[in-house]
Amino acid sequence: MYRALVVGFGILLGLNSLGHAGEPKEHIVKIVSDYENLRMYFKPKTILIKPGDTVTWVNVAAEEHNVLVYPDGFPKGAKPFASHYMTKEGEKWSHTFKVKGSYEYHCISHLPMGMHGTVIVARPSAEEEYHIPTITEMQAYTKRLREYFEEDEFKYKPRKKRADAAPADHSRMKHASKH
Ligand SMILES: [Cu+2]
Repeated sequence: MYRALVVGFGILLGLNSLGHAGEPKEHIVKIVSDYENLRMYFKPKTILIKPGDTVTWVNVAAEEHNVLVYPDGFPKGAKPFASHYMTKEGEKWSHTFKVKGSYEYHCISHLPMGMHGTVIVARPSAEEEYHIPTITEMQAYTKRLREYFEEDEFKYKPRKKRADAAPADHSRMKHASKH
């Protein structure tokens, strides 16, 4: 009897921990088309989730939008994501996040309106933790940009180039400190 009680209690505890910490959640991000103010945006713009959770983007209006992670905007070891173009009111697209870190995404066609957002899985990524895009990935992304923008309108500079500037400054600082 006592043994059965202990086992039963253990099962209860197990179920309890599953029901709280471990159960994946679905989070909704609205894709808002504010025609009056000429603003297209994601609401919320930044969302904090847990590994294993899913984010579902919902197109609020009958406007064409997509959800696409930057080629250098997701953690190393994670997979990039890109939705189809959502055009209908109420149209949805979901992605499940497994790797911890920051995912910086945007809608390509409305990029000039600042239409971008961030999904943070457990904690934000440090600069060196972001995926470094391959030449093929860069070319594929540039090709997508060219569907909407001319070459002189939008030049894509990957994160690696931005990060490269840091060691140069650092070495100069070190050099200066010698004198
Ligand atoms: Cu859009």
